[in-house]
Amino acid sequence: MKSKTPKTTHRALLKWMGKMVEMCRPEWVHWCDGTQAEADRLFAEMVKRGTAIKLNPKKRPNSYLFRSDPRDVARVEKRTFICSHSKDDAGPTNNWEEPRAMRHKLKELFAGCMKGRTMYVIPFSMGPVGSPLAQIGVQVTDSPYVVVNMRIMARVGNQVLKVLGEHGFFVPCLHSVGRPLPPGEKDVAWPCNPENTYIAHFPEERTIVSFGSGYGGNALLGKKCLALRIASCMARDGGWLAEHMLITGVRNPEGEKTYVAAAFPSACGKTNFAMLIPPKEMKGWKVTTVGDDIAWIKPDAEGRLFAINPENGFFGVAPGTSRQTNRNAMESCRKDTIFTNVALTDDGDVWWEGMTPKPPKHLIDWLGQDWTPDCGRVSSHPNSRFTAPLVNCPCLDSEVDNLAGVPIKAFVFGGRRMHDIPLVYQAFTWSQGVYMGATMGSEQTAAAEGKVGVVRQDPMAMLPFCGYHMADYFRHWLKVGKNLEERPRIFHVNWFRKNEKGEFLWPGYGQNMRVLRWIVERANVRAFAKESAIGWLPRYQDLDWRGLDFSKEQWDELMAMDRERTKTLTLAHEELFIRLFDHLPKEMIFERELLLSRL
Ligand code: SAT
Ligand code: MN
Repeated sequence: MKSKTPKTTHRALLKWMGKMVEMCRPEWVHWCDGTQAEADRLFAEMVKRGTAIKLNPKKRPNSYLFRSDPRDVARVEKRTFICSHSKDDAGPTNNWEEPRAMRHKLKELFAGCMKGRTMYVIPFSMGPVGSPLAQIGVQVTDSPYVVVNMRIMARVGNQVLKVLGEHGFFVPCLHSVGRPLPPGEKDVAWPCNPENTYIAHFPEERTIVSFGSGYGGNALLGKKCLALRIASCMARDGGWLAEHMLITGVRNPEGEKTYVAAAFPSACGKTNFAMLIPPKEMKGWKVTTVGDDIAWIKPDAEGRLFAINPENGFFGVAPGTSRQTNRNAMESCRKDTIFTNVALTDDGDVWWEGMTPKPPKHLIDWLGQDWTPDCGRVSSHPNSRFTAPLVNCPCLDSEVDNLAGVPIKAFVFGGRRMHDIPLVYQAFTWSQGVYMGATMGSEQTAAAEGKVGVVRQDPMAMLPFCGYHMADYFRHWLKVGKNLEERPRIFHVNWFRKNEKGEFLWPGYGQNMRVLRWIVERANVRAFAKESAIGWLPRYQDLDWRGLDFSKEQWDELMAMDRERTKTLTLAHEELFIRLFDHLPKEMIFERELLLSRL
């Protein structure tokens, strides 16, 4: 086994590494330094092996296309486990496995699993290097694709080892694609092992072990595994919040900036909201992006909440992204980007459904096959992605690297609700806001699994990402709020309401700025609202309508709330609450009772 000397004297790290090498038996060990030269070399090797395609540097400088195994295209929730000592700690919404039994199973799978391959060691920081809100992880992986992605999504390399020092705390993250390479055998383009995939979290030990998949959140262990599942447990124990939230700065014409964190279930336009471009008539208003997926939020000594984006890049869904829907996202992936499972154009660029109104006449699709507009197939996988560095984003906030984070003044929860929920309302109190987040849900679209129109409950968009009992998570939110000196205001939005004819009542996208302006002005106690049964509502005249022809009648339809229907909706919350019952904080029951009595 060949290995360069690591740039660390961290005893526990070197000891863990020794054990991993002994178990996985790689041919080589490589300590990643995170440099461009290192990435260039890995890309060149992957191009040579047929795993990557270098895109036309005139069209897409420094960018590459990868096609995964069609069996390895998304997170696999049924193979994702929280292995806490007690099953009760994982709660009824997580898959649980007894930690010793899981370790035993994994040990067998990992024995010799890197034979014939290189083991890469990736020291990474989630959050600006050296920030008191950041966390360090070390990922061991046999996938060079993971290395080049982690380099974009996290801060990687020697500066992380420096901060870690000799005794610093780190989260060990072990990953293998699960396909040893016997001598003389030719490698496949995308090695994986879908029959034996496991994504296992050990919350008490703060460790992550993932086997069999090379894709997204299964393999880039800093993201959902560390920054949400393990971090949610760290946050519970440390009095802070690890949330599936975007962070944006909203600057008013006077130059004052207000930061907002927002949680939406998937397919609700989270990245679009994080990079919103205000209508030009709303002169002087600007939105800047701190993050589009994850927020770590911590009270400071004065009891105010400060947030960082633990990530350093965007892992965005490609289909549907265009210059019309999200110009800033298109700019972000204009260069230095890794594309996975999108289509290749004849001139060496990428294309996906929705990028342009008219598709190119010919493409190579995500499966590597010829594609024409009339072939009856999509060219790109619905979960195809771009991995792009934050620094490419034209509306990146100036404070992304601020070690102290940015002050959060408002939380926004949202869902896709075609029939019942008004465009926007504000919770009366923090605990009602927590209830609002706990009961949020989204109506299923034809594209997703499940019955169309049925509301799927996804509390704070954390259902697949909370590393402990969901009801204890609600309790934690209540507790954090109690100790704050300045509590952010909590809002609910719904961009997706339709009329009887099935037409959207609200234009969405950049027009959401009108709602966002009301939200930040409410958070700064500057805008009016009227009391209603569900919370504070803006009146028609409370929104900025410059440049949009939207009548009072349209507004009334959009904001209408049917009391009987809303009562019935609270019944739907019961399904989840009954599952969580033995841990559910009593505030959740009282908030429901209060809501029903106001109705
Ligand atoms: O694949 S990821 O988990 O990183 C993205 C997602 O599914 O939200
Ligand atoms: Mn996400």
